Amino acid sequence: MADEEEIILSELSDDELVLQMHDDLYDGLKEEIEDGVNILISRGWTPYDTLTKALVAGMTIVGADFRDGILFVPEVLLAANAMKAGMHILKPLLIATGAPRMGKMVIGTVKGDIHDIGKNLVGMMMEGAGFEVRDLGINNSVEKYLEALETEKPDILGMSALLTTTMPYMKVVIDTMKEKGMREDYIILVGGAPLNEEFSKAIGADAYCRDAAVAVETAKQYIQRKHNALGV
Ligand code: B1M
Repeated sequence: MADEEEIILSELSDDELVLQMHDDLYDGLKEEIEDGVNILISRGWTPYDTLTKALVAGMTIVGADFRDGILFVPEVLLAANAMKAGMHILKPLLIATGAPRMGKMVIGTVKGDIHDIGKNLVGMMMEGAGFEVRDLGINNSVEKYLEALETEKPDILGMSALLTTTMPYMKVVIDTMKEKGMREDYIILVGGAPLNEEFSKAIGADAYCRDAAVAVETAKQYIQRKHNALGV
């Protein structure tokens, strides 16, 4: 314990610091994560590398131990809060790339599901790539999605689900859109750890996005296709 208190983050090498941040994320140490993020950025790390190598990689370790019953909800919540604090610092940096406006996306986690870290990350990366993003938060019913499509008039609808029990709800949303004759008005992208390409096809989405970077690339491709089809 005494040893842990003596660690001075700024004196660690980059590799040591990243490993230490994985430990700190695991332990839910919000301030240490904020310090670590600031140090990496001050050393010239890109916001994207800081996000993926220090934060997302750390959360993967948390996820494995959660799955294996080594960590429980309270600890994972602390880890998630620490991760969000780090993401909060990175958000303006990811967005400040000055990318031209690409299109608009409405994104939300589906009904029954409160996981939002991945969805937030997708939103941040999309904003960084020049998309306007309207984030609906978590636990969205079909009515909430439809209302947002009506008021926001986005090009893209993004849905996130992290639970095998909530991912089928995406089909409920898409089927309702089909019933209302509005499915083809939107590009529908879906993501979340338990999904895959096959599932996305089966529910009638346009594409499955493995991670936030893929979401950005996929969104750009679909927007380009839409522009080509419209001749703009
Ligand atoms: Co939960 N949880 N959790 N959890 N949790 C998982 C998902 C789980 C896999 C853990 C495990 O067992 N290994 C498991 C699901 C098992 C299953 O369904 N088969 C699980 C469970 C069981 C539960 C509870 C049921 C636990 C309980 O209460 N007993 C409960 C459910 C609550 C509910 O939603 N109703 C629960 C609760 C929680 C916390 C509240 C403690 C917390 C969430 C905090 C929060 O989000 N604010 C939490 C966390 C943190 C996790 C893990 C550990 C991490 C998720 C995460 O943030 N990953 C997760 C384990 C895991 O996934 N390995 C787990 C980091 C994030 C960057 O990745 O979210 O995958 P991810 O997002 C990626 C891609 O998937 C993709 O891009 C993102 C960025 O690259 N992506 C999209 C995601 N959404 C997208 C949308 C798009 C495009 C791409 O739209 C275009």
